Amino acid sequence: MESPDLTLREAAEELGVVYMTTFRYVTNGQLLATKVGGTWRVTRHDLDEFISSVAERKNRRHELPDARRTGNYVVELERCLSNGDSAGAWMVLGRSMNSGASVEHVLLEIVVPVMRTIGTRWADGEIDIAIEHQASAIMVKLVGRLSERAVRVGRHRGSVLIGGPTGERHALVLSILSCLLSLQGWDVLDLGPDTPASAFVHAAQRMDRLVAIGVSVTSSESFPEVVKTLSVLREKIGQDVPVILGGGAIRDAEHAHKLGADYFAVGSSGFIDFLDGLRRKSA
Ligand code: B12
Repeated sequence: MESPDLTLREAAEELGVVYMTTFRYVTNGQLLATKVGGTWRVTRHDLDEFISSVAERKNRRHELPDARRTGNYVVELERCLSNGDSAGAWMVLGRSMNSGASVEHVLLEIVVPVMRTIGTRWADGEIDIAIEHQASAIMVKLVGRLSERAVRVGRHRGSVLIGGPTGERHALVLSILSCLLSLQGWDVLDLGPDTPASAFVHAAQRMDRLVAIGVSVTSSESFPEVVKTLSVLREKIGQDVPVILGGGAIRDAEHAHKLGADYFAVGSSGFIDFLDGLRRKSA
């Protein structure tokens, strides 16, 4: 027979940590708990699972998360997003981090592939648009929670402005990018998608130690606005601050140049390398 549920205080005692730490495990999605009549309760089974995952993480501290487990998280996350199970999706991310994955790994190896698969399945007519909306709405919330963990301590290296042009509706990609750049020590201002060229200019003029402006393009519907945005930025900001173009809809450097960009990079790693290159030049 299953032993009775525990309160958070009892769980904290067993874990050898204070109440607030246990509460944080719950809000982070690492420890499963349910609210019963205003009090959090943890089942014996979930507490034991959590204790063994902590022990496993200690043993694996120096190992990279293995591909098989990452693959399982990808499958589980896609299932949770397709079922509209936000709490379950957070648990999947929490479990992967408990097993040693960094926020960067979770974003690039779990979240991004899952979102791409969802996009392909929608385009192939396997899932309807409601599922895609539901999945992205959940992921926007969870990436927000993940980015709270993406605070890099130490001196900021400079500021970076990012956004999508007018008409662009892909916000999640910008949140992910913002999180990844912050982890590298950049101070990121994310204007979100559907940003008019004038707003890019106003923000850029106010920013301190602005190093670069990134324009993210996920939808090919945005191309006419990309051209406008880049030309306004070139006119108002000049050549002092480089404007870089990227995102899933930009095929290659030639395509980027045709849209009026001076700089182009592939993926978040390309963006990061570009920023590092600027720092090296100015050093
Ligand atoms: C979620 C989603 C939506 C959501 C967005 C919600 C939100 N809050 O973000 C909603 C439902 C609104 C939506 C709408 C549409 N979508 Co949509 N969407 C997606 C989906 C499933 C995921 C997007 C995502 O977040 N991906 C994860 C990101 C992080 O991956 P990534 O784009 O590869 O980003 C990396 C790099 O590109 C790079 N990067 C990104 N930006 C930048 C910028 C710079 C400067 C640099 C250097 C690098 C860089 O770094 C990132 C991290 O590594 C994609 C599928 C896919 N393949 O991505 C389709 C997808 C992008 N959508 C698509 C389409 C067609 C549409 C619609 C036209 C559908 C419609 N008919 O209404 C509209 C477009 C509206 C518009 N004008 O923007 C197509 C785009 C095809 C194309 N190239 O035009 C895709 C690819 C689906 C498909 N397989 O057909 N979509």
